[in-house]
Amino acid sequence: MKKPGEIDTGEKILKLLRAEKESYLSGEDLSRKFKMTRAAVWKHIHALIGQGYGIESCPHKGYRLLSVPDKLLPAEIRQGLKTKYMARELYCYNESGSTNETAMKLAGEKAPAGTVVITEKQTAGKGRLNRNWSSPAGLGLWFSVILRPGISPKRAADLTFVAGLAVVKAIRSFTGLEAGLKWPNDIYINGKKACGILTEINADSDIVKYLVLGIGINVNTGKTDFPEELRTRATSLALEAGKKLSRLGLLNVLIAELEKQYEIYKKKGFPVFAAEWKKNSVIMNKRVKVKGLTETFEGIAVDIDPDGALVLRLNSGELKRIYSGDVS
Ligand code: BTX
Repeated sequence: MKKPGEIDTGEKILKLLRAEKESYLSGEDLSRKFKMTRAAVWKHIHALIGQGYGIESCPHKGYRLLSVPDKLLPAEIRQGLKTKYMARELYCYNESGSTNETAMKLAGEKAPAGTVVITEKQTAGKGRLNRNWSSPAGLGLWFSVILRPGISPKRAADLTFVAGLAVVKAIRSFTGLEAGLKWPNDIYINGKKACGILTEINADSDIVKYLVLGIGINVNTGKTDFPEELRTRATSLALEAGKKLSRLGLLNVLIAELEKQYEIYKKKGFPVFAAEWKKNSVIMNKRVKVKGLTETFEGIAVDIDPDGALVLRLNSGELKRIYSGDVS
């Protein structure tokens, strides 16, 4: 079976077709190059057409690439990849339950750091505390990244900050939209949620064996594609930008940014990182309400402490550290 990092013959043919641009690639040349019959070449072309590629087949001339599908296909993702290890192993699906579930399973089976699991649609996309994450087909980026950071389980939440900062920087550079971070795991645009991050780990008492970063971004979701109860609270990049955006283009920028931010975090540590996170946050120095598991607090968000806790100045003047909760 083909490994997820491996380029198969179909993908090699696609690369050649892409390089030809306007001209044709003859079936004869292809069969000579790949040492296979013309019928076998046609089988590969047929499979590419089945994936959604527009390929013209012209007698006596050969094959010509007319269009590529708006789908998150391995060949398309790999094409624009500028990373050392992120997404070098790729698992792409048309439909999944939750990419985090698949990635946790693959990580348990020794998938390397940087492995990405991505899908067009999730049927059981999840948020924190097993909340639901709406992931309709073909409209967003729903994916998970396996990491092996070798840190203590106490520091696992750091990676949510790393992913959040990478997402904000990628959205800003790719779309120009003013995306901002909301502690601990959301990205907001104009007061509405556009992206969520879910970090899950498998750990011994003193070390994280592997960690999965789940990232969900509403890219081309229209208002009515959201479940009714989310329509006033959720947004997509297309709704904010007023135009459809390339999911592949954004994914490539984001994967590169994630690798960059992860390397900065590993070299410089959390405090340096948190300073940059705060600069990109939408809640710093604002009055917020934080609903924890058992209590709700109100105050001014004044800091992120070295443990990743949100520091609130309560009305009494007391500083309160909050380790988990939902900010509004
Ligand atoms: P969260 O617990 O902070 O947010 C979940 C809440 O967000 C839901 O209860 C709902 O109110 C709201 N919500 C649900 N879907 C959307 C949406 N598409 N846009 C905006 N708001 C929404 C956030 O958890 C973490 C989400 C991570 C999702 C990724 S997708 C890839 C990976 N696989 C997987 O199952 N989860 C992650």
